[in-house]
Amino acid sequence: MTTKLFGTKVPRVEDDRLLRGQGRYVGDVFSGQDALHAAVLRSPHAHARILDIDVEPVLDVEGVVAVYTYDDLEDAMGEPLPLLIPHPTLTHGRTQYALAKDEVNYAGEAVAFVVATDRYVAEDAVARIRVRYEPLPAVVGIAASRAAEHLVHDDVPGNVGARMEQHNGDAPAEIAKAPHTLTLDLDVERSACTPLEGRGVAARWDPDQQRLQVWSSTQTATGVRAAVAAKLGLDLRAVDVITPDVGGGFGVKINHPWPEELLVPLAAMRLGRPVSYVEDRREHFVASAHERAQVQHIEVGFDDEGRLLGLDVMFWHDHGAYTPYGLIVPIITSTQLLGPYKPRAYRVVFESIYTNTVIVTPYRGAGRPQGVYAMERTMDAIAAYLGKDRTEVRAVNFIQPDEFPYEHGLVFQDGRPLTYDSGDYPASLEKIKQLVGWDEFPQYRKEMAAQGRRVGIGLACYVEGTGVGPYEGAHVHIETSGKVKVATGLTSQGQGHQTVFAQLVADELGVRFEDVEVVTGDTRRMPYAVGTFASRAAVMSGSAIHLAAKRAKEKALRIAAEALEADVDDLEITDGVVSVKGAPGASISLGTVAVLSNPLRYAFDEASKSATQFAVGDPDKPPVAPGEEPGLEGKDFYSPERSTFASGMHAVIVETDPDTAEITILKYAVVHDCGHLINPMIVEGQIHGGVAQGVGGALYERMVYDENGQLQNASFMDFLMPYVSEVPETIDIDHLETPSPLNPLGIKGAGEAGVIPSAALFASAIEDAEGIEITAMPISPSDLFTLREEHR
Ligand code: MCN
Repeated sequence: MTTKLFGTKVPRVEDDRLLRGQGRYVGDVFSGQDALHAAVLRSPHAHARILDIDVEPVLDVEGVVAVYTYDDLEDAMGEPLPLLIPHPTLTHGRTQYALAKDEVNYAGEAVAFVVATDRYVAEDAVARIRVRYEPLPAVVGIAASRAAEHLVHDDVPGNVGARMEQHNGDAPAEIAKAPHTLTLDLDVERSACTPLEGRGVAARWDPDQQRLQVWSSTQTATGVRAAVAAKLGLDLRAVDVITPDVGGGFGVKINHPWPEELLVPLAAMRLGRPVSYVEDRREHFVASAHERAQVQHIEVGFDDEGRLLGLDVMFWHDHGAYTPYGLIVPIITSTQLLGPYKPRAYRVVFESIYTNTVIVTPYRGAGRPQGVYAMERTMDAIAAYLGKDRTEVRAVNFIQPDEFPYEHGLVFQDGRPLTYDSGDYPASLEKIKQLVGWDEFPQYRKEMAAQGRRVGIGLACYVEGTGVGPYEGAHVHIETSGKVKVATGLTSQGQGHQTVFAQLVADELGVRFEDVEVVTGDTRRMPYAVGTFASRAAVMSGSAIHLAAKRAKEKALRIAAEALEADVDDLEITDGVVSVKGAPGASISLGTVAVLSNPLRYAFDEASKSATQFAVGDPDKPPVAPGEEPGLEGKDFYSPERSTFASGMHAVIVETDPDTAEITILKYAVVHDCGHLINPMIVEGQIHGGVAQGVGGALYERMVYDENGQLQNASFMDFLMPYVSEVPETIDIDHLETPSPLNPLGIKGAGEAGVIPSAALFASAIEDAEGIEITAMPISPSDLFTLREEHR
């Protein structure tokens, strides 16, 4: 009997294969085949003019097949890489070339590309290329960029790529007349996605078919396809992009496209041989992307209860050397900063500024962690100033459940108003207080103090736009075996899509879960798609799959009704069998319905292992009714009018060592609202992963640049990721389900939420433990130690 799977903790179908080491990643695609391997020569300088590149010493190296520099790139390949998301206020957007033309703007920028019989030969050859550089002064960090003593791009005055302002009401006027005012200056440093598998791409050109096959660890297979086709002058239909297993993405594998995603296919076409490239760890640090770095200045006016009267925010967003994604990250910070609160007036201004450092693109949370940090630090500061409980100050500012849909009076990247669809922030606050033991904490603090131990409690709230459009599609195909093949175009990097999407199809069609197979990120199966980012798969592909399965079911019932001589409304499907309600004898399997949907009524019979001709139904009847398309399948696209807004609150209790300043997490609690949960276990897994990344971002990880723009910690020996010993063993999670009215399943996204409040949360808790204002994150024990010294 098929049971409803929506909302149940179905174990992930992906895991068995992956845990047995049977995953197949880009690096495995050509294993055992006679493929070529590529390596990239990268700039050692953060800023320099290229005077000359001498590839002569490489040409006679045994095993080297080709060397490319900018001069070898033709037509569209010689133009700068596309600016993926332009914006009218990005007056000085800049993107790099696939191979640097005459200038390099960060240490790590691609300068030459070598293809050889193996990676070792290619790397050795890279080391032999002689480049004459004229070093230029490097601009490192937000302060140096703002000082503009030197320019990153000669034609970008003041290093400012864009300045953007939005406001709702007159924040400066409200602040001027407010009973109380405060000013905060905050700082968040750079971090990076660091997935286990680096970016990788492999390609094969078929000269007979004039067809290019590309395998990529991308988050957007269709984006790679479009970029490769356009840059190499091919028809879209001449390029297939396939994403095999992907070992994490976290934002860095969104396509803009990366130079290697174009250079590998180019080499495969020119050389007529398969070519493969996977970046190594050091390359991931210096030649992919970072995010987070912002400096923020906040002025706030409020009343005696802590009600926000005017909030005026200015921030500077370090974009690194180029802006391939336009302004998406700072726009998210500026528009989603307000979270669950409704100040009477809000103004936000930001400048997107250039530095001679690795480019900045979205990293899980994408600009929201910085916004939440600004807002929640402000809430804590107001509570401290008024001597009020931090939860009280938040509660008086919440948007109330009866105020949805709620408009902040701001517009998003696409120019549409930012509208929250649903939520219940007061209920979340009550839940998180219970879960962490907020009201009991003062007593606990006393008991700990009696033992000479220092503890603090922190809280942070967020609202997150998820399920971003414009569309996603799905194809559901019922085979004559009764198995169901499902394809959706967005890609998977570990989110468990094969499981959740199969749950949705099994429910809608009434088939067994194990009979559903889901394929993602293969343009041969689904040529139109957007991709996996912005926590959009559940909402977008989930809804499309639900709609496509519905279509397939409607068709199955129409055909079955004819075969069974029954009314469609009298039929039901259970365990893949269509039967007349109340008369289980009158039934037909979905596999047989699939046979009937095809003019050629043959199928493979499992029992006899032979091809069997079916004689179900009346053979004299036309196999496919007039007006009916052959085949038992359903296809649909889902395209929402706007995003859904998930929300949540995290609370943490930390202990800080009075002598060593070591910071230990004693309790971590999460209340999360992503509407209806398709699979609570997968959502909780996403939250766990996000919290682990957030702990890293708040307490350990940072990108350390020297004044010459050299990244000092470009390896896992030096870049401190949290191990399992640093992540809380237990994370208490409670869900609230306020359904989204915008999609048929009432769902909102969940994939990024775990990481969003971390910086704000730990700052709040450490400040509470220490009684010292925390304004810069991340914070390490030595930072805390220094702060203590300064406050002595
Ligand atoms: N889900 C659910 N019920 C909901 C919402 C979500 O069961 N109401 C399930 C979804 O079906 C999906 C998972 O939770 O299996 C995450 O869903 P969603 O929020 O739609 O996010 P996406 O699937 O679009 O994944 C993208 C998101 C982002 S933006 C980053 S970055 C990120 C993340 O997911 N990168 C990840 N989680 C990651 N997890 C892994 N393992 N690896 C990454 O690179």
